[in-house]
Amino acid sequence: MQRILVTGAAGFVGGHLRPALRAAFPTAELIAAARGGAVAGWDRTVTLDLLDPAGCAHALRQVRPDAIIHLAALAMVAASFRDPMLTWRTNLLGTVALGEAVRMEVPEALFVHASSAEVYGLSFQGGVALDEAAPLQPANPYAASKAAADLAVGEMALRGLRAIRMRPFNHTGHGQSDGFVVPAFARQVAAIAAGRAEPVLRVGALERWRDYLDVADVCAGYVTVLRRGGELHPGAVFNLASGTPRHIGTILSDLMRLAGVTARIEEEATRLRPTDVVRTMGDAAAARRDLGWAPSVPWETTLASVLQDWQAR
Ligand code: A2R
Repeated sequence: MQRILVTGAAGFVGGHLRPALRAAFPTAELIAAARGGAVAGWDRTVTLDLLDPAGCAHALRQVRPDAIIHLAALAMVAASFRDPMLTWRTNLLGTVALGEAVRMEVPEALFVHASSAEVYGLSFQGGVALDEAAPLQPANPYAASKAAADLAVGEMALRGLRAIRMRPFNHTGHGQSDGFVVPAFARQVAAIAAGRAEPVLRVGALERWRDYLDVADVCAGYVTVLRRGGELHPGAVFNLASGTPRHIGTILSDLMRLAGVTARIEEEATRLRPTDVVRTMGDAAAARRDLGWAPSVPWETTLASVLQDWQAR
């Protein structure tokens, strides 16, 4: 592996993936693809906007990567309700543009697609841990756009794209935006602990359960795919999941306990989603078997790290 290109390198997962790639492939050149300027810490940055298909092809000709990890997306469910069109253009059409450019420009390259457990949506209502064969029943614009992209990547694999589709369940860690629930709680708890805010926590639905991973474990999954890429069949799909649903209300109380905070909890109707699934749970047996992957970071460590991140700001 000489050159590894990562789209969305400036994002939350990209920031954690860089050191994981550096450790796994010490001699490889790590190249960030980003819309803006140079991304710190990477060997090189190329400009890439998913909404510009010709630009995607140009970036690939410049870099000629051996592998591409495609993280770039509009990744926030809440934001996708506000702008479904841009979500579809970025997540579906952008992925097709990039995949086609890879097929044309660097057909030997491995294409690792960051899909999402959100693609299963209403299938979670069955209450069992879902494996990769579960029906795709997305329940919000983000999920639908990612499900469509996942199918498109599967189809491009039939036409020669060396693609692997990863479906990570919820993941969190330091550096994640407070548009996601764990950092949103941690930000408020940290502000109350520091005396910067009244002891009132504004929350959305607490009676939800989500199968959570540390972002480092998700990155370890992507790294493993690069290592085993040659052995995997194109179009293969892998869930990355812990198998343990976490209660959102308990995540909040655990963060309060960690910070030594007591506060009044107020549910805000504006934070509730038009559609929502109550509980998610994943079966990652395929990743365990074919990738030798298993999550290793204890959940308490992850929570403490998100809290520390917001306490340090
Ligand atoms: O907003 P920016 O300029 O930092 O770029 C974001 C990038 N991105 C794009 N890159 C190129 N062309 C676009 N049209 C475009 N739109 C967005 O994707 C950002 O650097 C990155 C996404 O980072 P985050 O929002 O922090 O997402 P996260 O949590 O790192 O998720 C990574 C992947 C996504 O595919 C999720 O759907 C999946 O993991 O679960």
